[in-house]
Amino acid sequence: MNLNIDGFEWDSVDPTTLELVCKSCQSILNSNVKSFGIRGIVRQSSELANLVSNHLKPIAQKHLGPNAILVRSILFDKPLDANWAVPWHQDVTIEVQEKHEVDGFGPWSTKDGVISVQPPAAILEQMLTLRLHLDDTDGSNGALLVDPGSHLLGKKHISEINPIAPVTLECQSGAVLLMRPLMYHASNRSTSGKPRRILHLDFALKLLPEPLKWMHT
Ligand SMILES: O=C(O)CCC(=O)C(=O)O
Repeated sequence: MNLNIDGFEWDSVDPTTLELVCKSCQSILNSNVKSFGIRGIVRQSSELANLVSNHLKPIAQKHLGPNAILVRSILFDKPLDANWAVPWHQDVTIEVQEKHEVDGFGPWSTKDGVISVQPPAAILEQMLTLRLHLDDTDGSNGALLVDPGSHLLGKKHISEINPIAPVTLECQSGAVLLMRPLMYHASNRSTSGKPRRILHLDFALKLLPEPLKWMHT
């Protein structure tokens, strides 16, 4: 698979790094009321921030170059008590520190207190998402479904998103999925109740027009 042609490819982290990331994420999960989508998780632990900086950021920089920065982090799970299908979509928002009206940016929204906005497609096209799988993941616990090559169709209205050849991305813990945010993707409900923790990290280049600033994680 090729990131630029298919919209995704695979990398991995070593078992020691995986174990340390799992420990860090699990202790945050244990102390959080929310168990399915913890936004800004990397901001909650300096140990996790160091692991990301030393082991995951370099993977992003191989593709985006040395100026790539982490701009969003989320820990996703699909526990049986908070578990739903995610419909086909593209990732079209970014998180910023403050709202400022700038041409090409909008609409604006706020999720868990964080300000998000849809930037121009050119910014989304240069971004890269890394998803580190903390657990073995398959169709029974909500593996990501993707439509290879769909990122090349550009930013679409949600009503125009019709996958042509969906693929289920099954993998083992330690696998790192690299994906273009504009590739169509979705996921089903977990039916097995097996954990499906994924550390989701968005990387970008320093391209935001003043006075907008990335919400660094
Ligand atoms: O983790 C999932 O199941 C879906 C996440 C997703 O679609 C997203 O981050 O946009």
